[in-house]
Amino acid sequence: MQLTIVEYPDKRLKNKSKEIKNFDAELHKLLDAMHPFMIETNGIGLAAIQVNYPIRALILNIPNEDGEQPPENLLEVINPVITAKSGETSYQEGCLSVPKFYEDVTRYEKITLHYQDRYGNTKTLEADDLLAIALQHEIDHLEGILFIDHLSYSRRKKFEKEYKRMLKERKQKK
Ligand code: QAP
Ligand code: CO
Repeated sequence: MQLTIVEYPDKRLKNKSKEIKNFDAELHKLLDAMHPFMIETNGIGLAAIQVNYPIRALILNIPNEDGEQPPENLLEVINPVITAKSGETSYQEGCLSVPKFYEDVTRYEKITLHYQDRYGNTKTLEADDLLAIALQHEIDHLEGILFIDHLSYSRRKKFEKEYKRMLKERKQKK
């Protein structure tokens, strides 16, 4: 299964992802392809919509203290709902769909999540630190929201200018 990343400003990233009802082989095939794709592209989190599947699925593989991403730490999250949130924290975020840009985003520090695994089993997760931040970032994707949508007006303008310049330079190289 060959996946390709959908990059900003592609309008497909703005779509709202659909609830998953069939926890079938097709879903498993997609999840099985997303994981190596995310590792190869140096990602720690990936929502299905970023590889052009607008369904409510995301994966996370948060690096450990040694910066490794052991496959047993892979988290597959289907149909997530945040049921509790508290505190505030800020982190310099990036996104595979917005390559080479990193900006501080404020998020909830702790969240409680209800979701399903790849078999449709219901799960609850309490998350803080980078896991909570990454979950909020990925759940935003399911609503068509990118981390740059959280920037202040002036930061966003600065981003648009720099990003357009980068896209232009990339084009010239081809
Ligand atoms: C979302 O982001 C995230 O610009 C996952 O050139 C971000 O995996 C969660 C990446 C921050 C928590 C904190 C970005 C790879 C990967 C790039 C990513 C790039 C190559 C971003
Ligand atoms: Co992202």
